[in-house]
Amino acid sequence: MTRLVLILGDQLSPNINALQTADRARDVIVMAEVMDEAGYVHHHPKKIAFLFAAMRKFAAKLEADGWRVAYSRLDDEDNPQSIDKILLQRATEHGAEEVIVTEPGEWRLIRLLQDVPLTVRMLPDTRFIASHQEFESWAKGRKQLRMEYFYRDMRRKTGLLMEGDAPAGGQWNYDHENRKPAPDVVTFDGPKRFAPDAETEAVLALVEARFGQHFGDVHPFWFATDAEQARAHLEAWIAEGLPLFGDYQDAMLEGQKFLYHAVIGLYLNAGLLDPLETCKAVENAWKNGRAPLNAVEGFIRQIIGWREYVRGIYFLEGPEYTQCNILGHHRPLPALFWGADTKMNCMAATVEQTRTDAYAHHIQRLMVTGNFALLAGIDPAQVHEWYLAVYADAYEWVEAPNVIGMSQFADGGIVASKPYVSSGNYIDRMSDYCKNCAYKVKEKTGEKACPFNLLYWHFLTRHRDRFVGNPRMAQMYRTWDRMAEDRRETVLRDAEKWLEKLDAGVPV
Ligand code: FAD
Ligand code: DLZ
Ligand code: SF4
Repeated sequence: MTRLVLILGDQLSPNINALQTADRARDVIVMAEVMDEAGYVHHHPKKIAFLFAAMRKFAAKLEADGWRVAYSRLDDEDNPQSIDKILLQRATEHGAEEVIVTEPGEWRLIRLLQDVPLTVRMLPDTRFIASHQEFESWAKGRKQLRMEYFYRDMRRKTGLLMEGDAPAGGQWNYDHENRKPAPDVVTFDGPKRFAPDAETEAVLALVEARFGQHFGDVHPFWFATDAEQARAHLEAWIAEGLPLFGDYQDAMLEGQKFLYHAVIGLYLNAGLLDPLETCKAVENAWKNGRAPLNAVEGFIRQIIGWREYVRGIYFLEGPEYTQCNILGHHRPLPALFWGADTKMNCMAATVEQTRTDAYAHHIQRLMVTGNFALLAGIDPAQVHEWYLAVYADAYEWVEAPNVIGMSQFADGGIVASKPYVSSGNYIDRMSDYCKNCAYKVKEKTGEKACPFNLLYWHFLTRHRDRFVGNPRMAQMYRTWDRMAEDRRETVLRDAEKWLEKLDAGVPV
């Protein structure tokens, strides 16, 4: 009997498990552009366009390879606009009773598929290096789930940057070499850009018409939309960006949206690039003397360390993880996250490039928008929804542990050993944003004081009981306690006044 093989929008890999299990002669591949997936959060139009264009090209390739593909376009008249209804529709059409699918990267969709009244076989997603069982047994019995130890296991497992049992160069981690402030000159032109082909142009028109009201610009559209283009993008970055990737990983520069970053999260997460092959290509650049070890190790750690680790956490912690709010933060997400006027130059620049390119790099996500949301006490569920919507690489399995855990400390310290909070000083050291800001980063109180300075102490005071005993935060509390009492009162009063303006919707 014919079986349905469901391929989701972020499963565009030729080696995806469901496809490996399928039979060309007997089975039908089901792919569908649906409103329910594109609209359950207000995804950035560039992200939707990227996925639809990549899905259409992937489907065409499968057909050319001899598969029967039942593809639903968003504007097909009979499109029922949800994955479960599509499956029922296709089951009737083809007389199928069984669905094969690779496990989705979101609990919501896993549950939806489990409830479909057909026999659904859900296969593990083997594009990842660690299986759920492997991560669970690594985590079992550990008091703290620190990424660094998990990462070393992944190095041993993959053999990447290993010399026998020892790490290449004698150290597991070269992060101490990777914290240089912003350079004066950037020698990398940024990600390779691709002119939209005819199919992509059709998708852009569709997305503009149907999702034009979502935050974000669909034009200019420059993403790769198939595996070949994504590989060309990767090769160009390895040649030109990778050598200085490590040095400037934490830097931020106005007018330099990408610096030396790879901008490959969207391709890896949708399946256009394979993580292990990508790491091997990067390792080869080091072996051939084309990139230094600090850059190569730093990059490989992000992929086989952080990327695998956050996925492990997402599936270990379960569907309720996105609701964590251990710090009891309830402030609504301010309009400035959606592009409303703000005088904070770092926030304006990060939100603006998010709007134009559906991209911000790690330190912007963590130490600008994330840091601000945490200091201001914004509801982590709303912060989570924002990040899930606005970035082209955002899927819940990777976004939620980064936002709920690493950035907002809403999980109480499962991912981060202390909250990632800083005053304006950190942003000033790592960027040039403060030079053109209406606020003064050196001022600690008063109208012109950098809001990060005010909110930093406000946050530490609000959560004193929780954090004062954390050895990594003790120094901050000592500094605060040494301040004159009237100075402390002024800081807190100015922070309150600033938050009142934020709540009132006054441009701040
Ligand atoms: P590079 O800096 O060039 O790094 C290379 C790759 O390493 C990335 O493409 C990514 O695959 C991987 N990587 C690096 N850091 C992480 C990390 N912390 N977790 C998982 N993978 C990592 N990453 C996503 O893929 N999707 C998200 O929705 C996402 N949301 C984030 C939200 C917050 C608040 C924070 C702090 C981080 C988030 N990240 C997310 C991780 C990271 O910021 C992005 O992967 C990275 O900025 C993507 O840009 P890039 O491809 O240029 O990455
Ligand atoms: C993110 C997304 C979007 C915007 N649209 C679709 C779609 O129309 N069809 C589809 O199959 N998948 C889409 N996706 C990806 C799914 O939402 C994704 O599989 C889940 O978020 C799990 O990672
Ligand atoms: Fe951001 Fe403060 Fe610097 Fe302005 S002064 S750019 S608000 S850190």
